[in-house]
Amino acid sequence: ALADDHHRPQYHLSPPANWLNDPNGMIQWDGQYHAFYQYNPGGPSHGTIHWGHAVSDDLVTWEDRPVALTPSPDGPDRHGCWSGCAVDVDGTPTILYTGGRGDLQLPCLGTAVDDDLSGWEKSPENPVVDTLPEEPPLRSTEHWRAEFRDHSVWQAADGTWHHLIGSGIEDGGGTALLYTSADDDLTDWEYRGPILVGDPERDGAMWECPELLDLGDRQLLHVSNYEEVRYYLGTYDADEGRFEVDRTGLLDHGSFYAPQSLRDDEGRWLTWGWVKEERNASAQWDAGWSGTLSLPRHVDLDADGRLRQRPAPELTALREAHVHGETTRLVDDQRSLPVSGHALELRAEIRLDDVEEFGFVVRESPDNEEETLIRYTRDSTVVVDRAGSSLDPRASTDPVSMPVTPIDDSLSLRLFVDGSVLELFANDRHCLTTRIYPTREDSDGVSMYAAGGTATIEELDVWELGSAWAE
Ligand code: DQQ
Repeated sequence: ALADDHHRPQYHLSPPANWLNDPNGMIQWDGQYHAFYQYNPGGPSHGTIHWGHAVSDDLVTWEDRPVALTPSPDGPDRHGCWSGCAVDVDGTPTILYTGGRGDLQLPCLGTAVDDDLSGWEKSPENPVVDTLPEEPPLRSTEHWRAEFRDHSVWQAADGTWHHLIGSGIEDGGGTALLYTSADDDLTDWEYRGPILVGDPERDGAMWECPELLDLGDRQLLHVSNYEEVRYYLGTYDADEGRFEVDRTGLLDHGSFYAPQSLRDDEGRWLTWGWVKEERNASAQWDAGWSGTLSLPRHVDLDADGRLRQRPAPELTALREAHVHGETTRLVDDQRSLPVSGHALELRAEIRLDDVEEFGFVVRESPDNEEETLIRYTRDSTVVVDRAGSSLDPRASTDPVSMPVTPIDDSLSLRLFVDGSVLELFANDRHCLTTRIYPTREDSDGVSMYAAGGTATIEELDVWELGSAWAE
């Protein structure tokens, strides 16, 4: 049963059962945070997609709600209500999402039926864009006349609505196409063209779920290119409809995809991603559920104008039993920590001294038959080594790594373990989310080690974390 499934996260937002993919329509409304998500009520695999729904007062505790959006059998969304966003249009919560019908994917609009956002009334004008752009020629596939989906909508300073749709250029790179509208009913869109075209080699040939966030001095555009989530920091010229890139990087180095954000009433940008499974389809069917959302991340710029990503501070409310470690010098040694569990947060500040390799071990069985290593190596790489994470051959054992530059030879780590989810934040900047599926109940130990020299653990705190689900 799902209740006894120790791979189920307890504080990550997960579907009640069945399939979840992208977060959608993230919005704070009437004092509550609403998370919608791509949901297949028919089973734990992608299928006829609806929008699932969950609500929170505090970003920590969530309540599951009934499905909020369903394909209309005769509508332009008959084959699926795919990804989209929610915006406040002069007091009316409004969604723009992709309706799938045959080989077409076109934008559809809905307005909230109540302040609980429990359902959406679909516009009689749907689809609100009914012809595909001719220029540039868009990528087509075996299934799609043109790849043309996913929506990010915001109001520019002059009151104009801007709307991005993900696509790719035939024989070219991924792109985000701009539409604008002067009208508040968001049904009348003028096509403006690509705001940016990626390099097909580096950035992918198709961009899903483009999203543009205004971070003040700069704007952040991120896109999901089937493999990874690439971000571009730069300047969006709202008049020209062009994005000028200063820097690029990855939002996350692991299993984190199609993120979506909301700007809350404090002006913060909070971002959630879809955390995919890393076990095969038959294991997902046996489990009866698939996919979870990441923790909410507060995304902003640091003093040097670089992208910062930190877990939302509200999450500290999940903390229960706590262990605090005194400053420790570790010299070629491994030490167990007096803490265990399947739902933990670990926070550490490490001075790297002359160590060759330093790491933490989590979900460790007493005999080390199962263990997951988080290894920092001197080539400035953090690797999540999953070779021993699970005895189940259906789970991926591939290592996942990311480059991390120590600051003044120090490393700050925040690590969240939750059932089968592992989320790692390094130096408030680099993120790696992945999945591990230990099979043994007693694979719950935590230790740390240093190899080939000395590392000083200057700060160490570990908490057991509580549940996100309202009783
Ligand atoms: N998932 C949705 C699409 C989107 C993709 C379909 C990204 O709208 O492009 O479920 O994961």
